[in-house]
Amino acid sequence: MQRVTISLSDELAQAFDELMARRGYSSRSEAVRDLLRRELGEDNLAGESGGPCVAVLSYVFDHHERQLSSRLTGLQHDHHDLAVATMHAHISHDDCIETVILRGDSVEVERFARSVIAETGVRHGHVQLIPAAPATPSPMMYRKQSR
Ligand code: NI
Repeated sequence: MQRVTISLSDELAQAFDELMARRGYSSRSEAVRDLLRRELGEDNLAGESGGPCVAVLSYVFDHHERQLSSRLTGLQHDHHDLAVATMHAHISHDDCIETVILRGDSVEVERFARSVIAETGVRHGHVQLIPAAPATPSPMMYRKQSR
């Protein structure tokens, strides 16, 4: 563990304390560690080379929009190797919210997530990539391979 001392202007220190309070941090050190982890993780995954990641994709859409529901389901089936799980909630008469857990190479995950977000009628699209160890084969795959 290393101790790092940093200097902040009064304004930046106050803004940081307000951010900490809004996000429920009681320790400046933990808040700085989380900010650094997020920046470093996103920076590592931003490269062309990719790397294993998990991701959370979320978006809102109007289920009355022509064929949009089936297009979104179709996209997930086309990438069933990346889309681990999807949760759907009806948030009003018109609107639905979906969150999709993704896992795979960060370049492929990001490309898929961006294609979903770019669909006409998809709003408030957001994807967060998190560095992760590669997926290990499931017990079911082990059984298939051992036969
Ligand atoms: Ni719905």
